[in-house]
Amino acid sequence: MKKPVKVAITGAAGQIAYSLIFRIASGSMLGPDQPVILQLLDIPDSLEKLKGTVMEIDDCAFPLVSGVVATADPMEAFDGTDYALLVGARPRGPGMERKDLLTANGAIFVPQGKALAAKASRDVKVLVVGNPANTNALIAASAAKSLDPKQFTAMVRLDHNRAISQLATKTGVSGNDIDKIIIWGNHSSTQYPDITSTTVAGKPAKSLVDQQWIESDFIPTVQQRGAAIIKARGLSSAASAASAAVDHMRDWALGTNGKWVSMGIPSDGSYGIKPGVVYGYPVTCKDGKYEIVQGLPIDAFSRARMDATDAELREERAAIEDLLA
Ligand code: NAX
Repeated sequence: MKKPVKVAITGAAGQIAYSLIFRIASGSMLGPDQPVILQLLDIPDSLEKLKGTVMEIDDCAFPLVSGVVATADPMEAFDGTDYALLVGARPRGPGMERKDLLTANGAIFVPQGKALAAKASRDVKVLVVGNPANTNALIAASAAKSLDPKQFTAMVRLDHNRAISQLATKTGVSGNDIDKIIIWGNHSSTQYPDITSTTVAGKPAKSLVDQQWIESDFIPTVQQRGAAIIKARGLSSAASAASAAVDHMRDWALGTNGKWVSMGIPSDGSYGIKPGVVYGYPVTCKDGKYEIVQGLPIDAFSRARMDATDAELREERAAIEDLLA
């Protein structure tokens, strides 16, 4: 058996965590031979509820769980952490403006970034799920002075998986047959799901679907999927969000074997997106590192959408600029 690694999960008493924790504990994220120590963080008001989740973890008798810590102290939760999944965030309350939401989340992600810098493994991999995920990742990365900003990523994998599923259904194949799909930009309704390079069972996706379907059906359906789920379920997506978080971390840690996945990562100027935001890009992962897929042709249709989602991220950044170190 390998030496256990430490996996921190924030928002641990919440609904995404209720699915996520058990997937990680069963080995879905880091493999069936990788023991884990779970470090669960929530706010003091949620600790009683978290106790119930811990009792259930115990009751599963997972062979891979070597220890469980439940705490309201980020310094304790991130102590020695190898993987941090930052799920807990402040939801938008009644009458709350976007700026208020961004600032309220800053109050969470600045101290968490600092605690990660102070306590986590120097190689920690951080995934921000809590919304607004891209800008929360930017805030945490900026606060974590002693860590590389590249260690902070945001989740657009749920959007990526949703895009695969929509295209697979439309073309009558399984998701496995879909390759090279991209989510550019923000995890929000301005995201740009792009099938320009996508293949479906080896054939160009664009030879199988028409532009009208892409513009009026595919893109809006993927962009609005979260809202559709809230309408149907009365609650936001949780199991699919947890599954996407597992996919994101597994691929980052264990590699994609050349397959493209979408990750929100610090922009580096690639594809004309200037540094300064956390932007969804196509990447491949190998040896615990991600690399942006380069050299893709960008037509005018894609350019306009990539710039629109970039503009939204810059607006979010402007609203929290004073929180950036
Ligand atoms: P819940 O409201 O069920 O759970 C959130 C939990 O976070 C609560 O237990 C709360 O006490 C805790 N929390 C709040 N502040 C905290 C802090 N400072 N430290 C630690 N824990 C804290 O929400 P849930 O449905 O689990 O969603 C969590 C977040 O994921 C939300 O921000 C949501 O918007 C976001 N999502 C992001 C997605 C993505 O693709 N990036 C998709 C799904 C989801 O909407």
